[in-house]
Amino acid sequence: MTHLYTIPFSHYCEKGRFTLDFAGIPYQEQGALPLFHQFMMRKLPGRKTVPALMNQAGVFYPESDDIANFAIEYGQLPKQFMSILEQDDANILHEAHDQFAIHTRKLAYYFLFNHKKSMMTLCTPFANAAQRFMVGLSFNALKKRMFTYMKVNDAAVKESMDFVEQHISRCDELLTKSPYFYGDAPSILDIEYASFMTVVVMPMWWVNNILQQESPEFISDPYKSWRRQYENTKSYQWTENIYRTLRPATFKNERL
Ligand SMILES: N[C@@H](CCC(=O)N[C@@H](CS)C(=O)NCC(=O)O)C(=O)O
Repeated sequence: MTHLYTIPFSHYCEKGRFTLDFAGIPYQEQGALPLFHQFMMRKLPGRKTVPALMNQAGVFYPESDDIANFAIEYGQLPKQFMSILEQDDANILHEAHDQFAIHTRKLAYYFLFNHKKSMMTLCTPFANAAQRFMVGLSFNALKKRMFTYMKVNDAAVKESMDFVEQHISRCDELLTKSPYFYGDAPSILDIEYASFMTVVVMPMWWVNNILQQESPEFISDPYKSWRRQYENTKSYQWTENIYRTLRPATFKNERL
């Protein structure tokens, strides 16, 4: 069996998972909380970020793009899925999407750690009682450590909000011209942008889906009002549509 190692609510992990599902490749997911994921990764070779994949033959794929290359080799994907990145403009956009992911992740941590209830909700299915107790007890110390590690501070948060705004508006323009970023079939550029946009578009559906239960108090008011400003953008509607059409099992048609 192919194993996918994740932090289940990470949008990079969603990129890996979405790519594998889209390619029709079966896999078994093993997830852990941030920090605790280091124990899970200890037994694996190479780099220690998630998503990471180990195939049946024991070959290790340490990056989401490596997972996409694996999916091309062993699954069913549109012909140009990765090869479009050989074109300069597609590759530049791919790198910009990656920066976007780093900024949205910073904002997600900022919103989550400023609302203890959100963080504890997210922990529930992935941590045992002892780990949850530890997270609850050391929440402020953990928050400080994560904010230092992820470089979350007021100036960085402002910079991330600005980057997100600019990137969404750039993508809005591109997506107005065509249903996909490149060509007439979904490529890695579409799958990754939709995955990274989940932080903006569907944090609650997304988390409810992972938790397999409704958690109405999951999102704090500041998070809600930040993400609401994007509700009428092309990118927002496009992401909903990508999920509705390519990933119906994870899509819930209800707005926050
Ligand atoms: N370039 C990597 C980035 C993955 C990444 O940053 N993953 C984060 C989770 S969102 C991670 O593993 N963080 C934990 C760590 O850095 O130890 C990829 O595309 O797979």
